[in-house]
Amino acid sequence: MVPIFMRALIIVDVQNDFCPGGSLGTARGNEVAAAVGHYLEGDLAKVNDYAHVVATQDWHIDPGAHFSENPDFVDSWPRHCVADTAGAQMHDALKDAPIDAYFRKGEYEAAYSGFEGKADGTALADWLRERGVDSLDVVGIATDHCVRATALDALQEGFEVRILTGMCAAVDNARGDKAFEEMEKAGAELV
Ligand code: VGL
Repeated sequence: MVPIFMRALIIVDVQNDFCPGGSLGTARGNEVAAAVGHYLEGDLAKVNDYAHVVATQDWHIDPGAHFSENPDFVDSWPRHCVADTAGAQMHDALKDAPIDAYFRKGEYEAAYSGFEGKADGTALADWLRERGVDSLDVVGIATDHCVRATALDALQEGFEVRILTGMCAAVDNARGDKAFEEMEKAGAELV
């Protein structure tokens, strides 16, 4: 029998602060935002027949040592994605995207994984399971941090996971490539 998947697209942290001009801009952030926007409008997304499209957002109020005046850009960072600021908004390229729910994370601590996020009090894994989703495509920012953590948690939670690598942007390219390898080893398919 041909397996039937119920697949969702997870757009990780495609927020202004993670794009050029933002406080923690990745080099390819704008490119990724535009590519995800086009992807959702085009035939390829139709072929993948997403049951749902969801987004995660870093949403910081007072995340402690996650913010630093002297960030190491691995475990500590300049202020970014402060709740209700322009930097925390989704990139303009996704302003009109058909996103069903936004899962916000990191209010009072570092939260790299989208699975730490909640939409109207519902955690991402529960929200997906309630809707019968068993398979996820993951895109977004940053490959070496939030995409990585989200994909690894998704696998841990028992979802089938594909990473659409062309629509992911890294803070650091070498770390990004290592993160792709790690996700693949953990069971994700790199597309
Ligand atoms: C992220 C660094 C700090 C991310 C979040 O979205 O990958 N990176 N906070």
